[in-house]
Order: sequence, then structure tokens, then C-alpha cells
Amino acid sequence: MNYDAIVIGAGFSGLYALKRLRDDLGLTTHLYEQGSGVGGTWYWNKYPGAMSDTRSHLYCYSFDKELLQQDEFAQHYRLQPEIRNYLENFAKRYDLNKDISLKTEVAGAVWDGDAKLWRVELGDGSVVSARFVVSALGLLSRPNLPPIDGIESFAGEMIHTSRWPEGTTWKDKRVGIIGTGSTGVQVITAIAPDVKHLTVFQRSPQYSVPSGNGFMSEDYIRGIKENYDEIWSQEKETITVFGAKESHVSAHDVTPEERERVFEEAWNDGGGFRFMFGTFNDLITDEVANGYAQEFIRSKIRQVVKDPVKAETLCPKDLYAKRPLCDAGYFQQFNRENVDVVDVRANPIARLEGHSVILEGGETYELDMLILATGFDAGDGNYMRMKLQGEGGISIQEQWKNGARSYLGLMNANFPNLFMVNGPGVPFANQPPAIELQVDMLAELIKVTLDRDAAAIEAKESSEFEYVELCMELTKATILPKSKSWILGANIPGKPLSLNFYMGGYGRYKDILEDVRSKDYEAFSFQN
Ligand code: FAD
Ligand code: NA7
Repeated sequence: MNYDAIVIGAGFSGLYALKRLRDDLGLTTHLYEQGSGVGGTWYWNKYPGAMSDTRSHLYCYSFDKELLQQDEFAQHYRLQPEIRNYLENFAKRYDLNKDISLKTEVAGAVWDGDAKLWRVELGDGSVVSARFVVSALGLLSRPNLPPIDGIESFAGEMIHTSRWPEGTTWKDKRVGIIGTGSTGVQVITAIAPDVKHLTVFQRSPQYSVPSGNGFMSEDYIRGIKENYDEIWSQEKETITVFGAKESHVSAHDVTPEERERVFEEAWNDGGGFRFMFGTFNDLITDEVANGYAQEFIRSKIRQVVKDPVKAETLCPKDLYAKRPLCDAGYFQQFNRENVDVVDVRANPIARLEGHSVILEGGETYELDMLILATGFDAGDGNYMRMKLQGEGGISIQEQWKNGARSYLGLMNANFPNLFMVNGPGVPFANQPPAIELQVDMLAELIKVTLDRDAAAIEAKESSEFEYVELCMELTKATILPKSKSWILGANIPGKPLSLNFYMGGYGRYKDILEDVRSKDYEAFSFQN
């Protein structure tokens, strides 16, 4: 089969790309998805407690005014089944399913420079072709399985949270969980009341604040819907578009009492992004300011957790510089008799054997079920296992050998007509609107290519170089490089620093795209 365009991945990104390319540009377009349903993140992550922590009214596409009015949400945050439904309904609304092949992995794509098209290899070995490819493989999609001895032969149930089988039960079981990131915090909070015993194997304690989730009044929801245009246009000028009013005040410019008041107010309002970006403007750029937030959250953990030994184990001492978390009563779970926390940074996991997790110190924990909330090989994880070859046969592994990078998160030099959504260097922001921005831009670039009667478009090396420098500079202006998290690919042992994000914010990224447009796309080269 030959298409004008092939899209890979059926999450927020791929579904919107299929709609834009097929319906708005009139291209014959087909989408391949390895899962057996659409939804991407929200198809895969069915673990208990899974939810978004972007405010409900902003965790959706913004372009479709009718859908915004019809959309149903009742709480401040959407739960996984609701988001999956939303995306399934989106696919139905635009009749996308007829152009989607599920259970179809794309194994690779090779640029044929003579024919000026991509030869796309599917999992069963068959080959299809297309002039344009949109790879919407996901930012947080490739599961990270920790390299723990004996992991393949663990005798109990073992589940990575992003591969949670429907119908799994944890009730009355002896459960262990490795990982206390956003996912771990959600799972622990959800299952603690029902398990027989829960052992939390914690390597890094977390700064988590209350989510403040709860039902919104009908009046409140009506108010949102009546003012959506204004809400979106205001939000799209912010850094994160997470619905948290961003602060313009330095933590250094207020008295200690005022700082405490501001933190307390944010703690009571709820929301991780609200706490990190809405209290003071320098928490992720200034270690001293960051320290004030750390101390505040530690004091809250010590107030909530009754057992002082558990409380100390749960108190983070690192920087508050991973993705900000929020929870529905995480620390409270450790007041239950049946919930323990084990510090596996001080005493690492040595191996799994039979039903047991065994620490280097020899302590043995026998379990019925082990949950791996160990996150993702973020950003380039899905790319690195594909055979993706651009101009002259250069592989993506070679292109990114010193770390994943790109121009605008959208294109790489040497890879003509290949567009990424959520490629390295996209804005660190609420995803659905950030995805729309990228997909709209790539659709625009395809249109420009077609209008110019060009066979292909490619990012210039110089554009990519300058953009990577900019991303690097912005990242270095933050304290993020000092924290080991997936944001820069530091959660995967041996992985080079990946510029997963542009740290200038959504609003400024939008301005960069406008600049590209105003300069008549000179950042790209066109082939005939
Ligand atoms: P995905 O939804 O990851 O979709 C990618 C798809 O590509 C997957 O279905 C995958 O199976 C498919 N795929 C990959 N490789 C191949 C291949 N070779 N062949 C075929 N198919 C392939 N973001 C926020 O902004 N706010 C939040 O609150 C938030 N919460 C999150 C909570 C969790 C638990 C997780 C994991 C992520 C969260 N995110 C959040 C990020 C979330 O990933 C994005 O918001 C968004 O869903 C990404 O959509 P996507 O389409 O780009 O990628
Ligand atoms: P994260 O945030 O990467 O968290 C993974 C957790 O797993 C984190 O606590 C890790 O500890 C821990 N981990 C990973 N490997 C190991 C090993 N080998 N031993 C012990 N502990 C380990 O992933 P999440 O799924 O929670 O969240 C990812 C994003 O998805 C999140 O930010 C949201 O955007 C949605 P570490 O911190 O590395 O010491």
C-alpha cells in the first residue's frame, strides 16, 4: 500500500494528526498502533488510581468548540477510564477508526531518497510506503523494567503499571511496589486500604502535595464552559498551561512569614504544578528558593506521618526538581499498620528469588504480587528500538548517539518528511494543547511543502544546532540537571542527557513557531 501519510501511535498526538492530515489536508492517511485500542497513555495505564493531574477542563483538545461544550467531567482531575473514553469518542466523532490498524507495530521506516518516500516496515514483515510519516510514539510510553537480578523468574505476580491487566486484584494480598514517582504515589494511595500488606521499596522519597481533587459544582463547570475561549487564550500565554496561575514573585522577596503563608495556601488549594509554579517564580531556578519549598513539604510530611521513623524515611532530602507531584492522601497511607516503607537507596535490592525481594543487607520480603512503578524510558525510548533510517542510511541511533535532540521537537536534519510529535525539545507543558500546537505546525509544514511543489522538507542542520543550544541554555538555567529524573533521561542508567524539553514555556514556544512562519520557513530546506 502507498499512502500520502502514515501516522504511528494512537494517543492524543496520533489521533489528532490523523484528523488534520486526512480531513484538513485531504491526504490519504493511515495510522498504525501496536495496542489493541486507541488512547495511547490512557489505553495502557490502567493501574489503580491512574489519573491526570492537569485540571480536567484543560486536559483535552482545545480546537473543537462543540466538543468542549459536550465534554463531561465532574472532578478537578480526570481519571484514566474517563480519558480513555474521551479519546475513543474523539476517534468515533471524526470517524478515525476506519483508517487505523490496531495491534500493528511499526518495526521501522527507511527513507528511499530516489523515490522520495518512506518505506515503513510493519511487525509482520510487510512493507507499506508513504511520502510523509508522523511518528507519535509517545513521551512516556516505553516501560522501564529495572535491571534487577532474577526479575525474569519472579514466582509471584509481577506487573509493570503501564501494562496492568484488566481484572487484576490486589485485595488481601501481600503486595510490594518498587517506585514512588507519580505513578507509584497514585497506586499506593489507591490500593493501601485493601491489601493485606504493602511494602513500598523506595529509592527516592518524593515531594508530593495534596491534589485537592473533588467534585466541581455545576455552576463552576458551567462557568468554565461559558468562558472557554477566554480561558484557553489566557492559558496559552502561560509557561505550563496546567491551569495554575504562575507566580511572578521571587521566594527571596518576601518575609519568611509570607513565604509560609503562600506555601500553606497552595498546599490547601492543591495541585503539583500550582505548588511548583504558582507559589514563587524561582523554585526551579534557585536552589535556596527551592530549599524553602523542600523544608515546607518536609514539615508537612512530618505532621502527617505519625511514626517518626517512617516519616524520616519518607522525607526527601534531594532537590524539589522532578516533575511536581500531587496526591489524594499518599503520606496518610503510611499511618496504616499494613503499610511499610523500605529505604532501598540505603539498602538496595540485591535480587528477586522465588516469591521474595531480597535486599543487599539480606532482609527478605515474601510477596504475592510485585508492582513495578518504575516509569519509562522517556522521550526517545520507543525510537531507539526501531529501525529508523534517514538520508544516506543514517540511523536514529547514530543521529542521537550523544542524546536525543531535534529542531522544535518536530524534525531532525537527515530525516526528510519525518515529523515527530513530542520529539526531543517540545515545551514542558500540559500535553494536549502542546500536542495540538505541534500537530498544527507539522500539518502547516506539509502544506508548505506541497504548495511549493517540493518533494521533501527537512530541518537545516544549522536550525537544529541553534535550537539545541537554546534548549541547553534554558535547561542549564534551571536546577533540573542536578536532579536525576526522566525529564533529561537521567532515570535510565547509562543513557546520555536527552533534551526532552524546551524549558522556555508553551507561550514562548508558540512565539518561536510564529517566528519560523514570519521568516518564510527558512529554517528548513526543501528538496525537489
Ligand atoms: P502516547 O499516549 O504515549 O501514545 C503513543 C502511542 O504510540 C502508544 O499507544 C504506543 O503504543 C504507540 N506506539 C509506540 N511505538 C509504536 C510502534 N513502533 N508501532 C506502533 N505503535 C507504537 N500529561 C499531561 O499533560 N498531564 C497529565 O496529567 C499527565 N498525566 C500522565 C499520567 C501518566 C500515568 C502518564 C504515563 C503520562 C501522563 N501524561 C500527562 C503524559 C501523557 O503521556 C500525555 O499527556 C499524552 O497522553 C501523550 O500522548 P501521545 O499521543 O503523544 O503519546
Ligand atoms: P518515574 O517518575 O520515573 O518514577 C519511577 C520510580 O521508580 C522512581 O521512584 C524511581 O526511583 C523508581 N525506580 C526506577 N528504577 C528503580 C530501581 N531499579 N530500583 C528502585 N527504584 C527504582 O515514573 P512514573 O511512572 O512514576 O511517572 C512518569 C511520568 O508519568 C510522570 O512524571 C507523569 O508525567 C506521568 P528514582 O527516583 O529513580 O530513585
